[in-house]
Amino acid sequence: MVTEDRENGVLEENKSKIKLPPLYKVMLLNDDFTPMDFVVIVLQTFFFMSQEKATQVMLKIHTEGVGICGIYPNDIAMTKVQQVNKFSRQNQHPLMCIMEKN
Ligand code: TYC
Repeated sequence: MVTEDRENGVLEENKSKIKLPPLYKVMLLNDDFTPMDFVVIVLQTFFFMSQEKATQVMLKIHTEGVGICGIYPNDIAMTKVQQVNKFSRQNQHPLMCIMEKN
């Protein structure tokens, strides 16, 4: 952003030195087999949603095919994806958690 310096009338470029980390959307995909209750448990457990919010998000994924669970820096997003997919496989469900640059 270019701003005028009030002291000497010089136009200066006002660049923040703080680099924000790239963020990633963590998403769940719909499938025909994972029980709705299991998806609600995943959203509550790994994304700290209330029962009401988790139910809303689950139904959105069920009807639209995909839905956002949260937005995080790379390392946190990767950990969420790994934890959710591991938990789903341990419970014999095909639920897929993925991440994508925001
Ligand atoms: N479509 C699933 C069913 O009818 C429910 C479901 C919702 C599965 C969201 C996955 O990410 C998902 N049992």
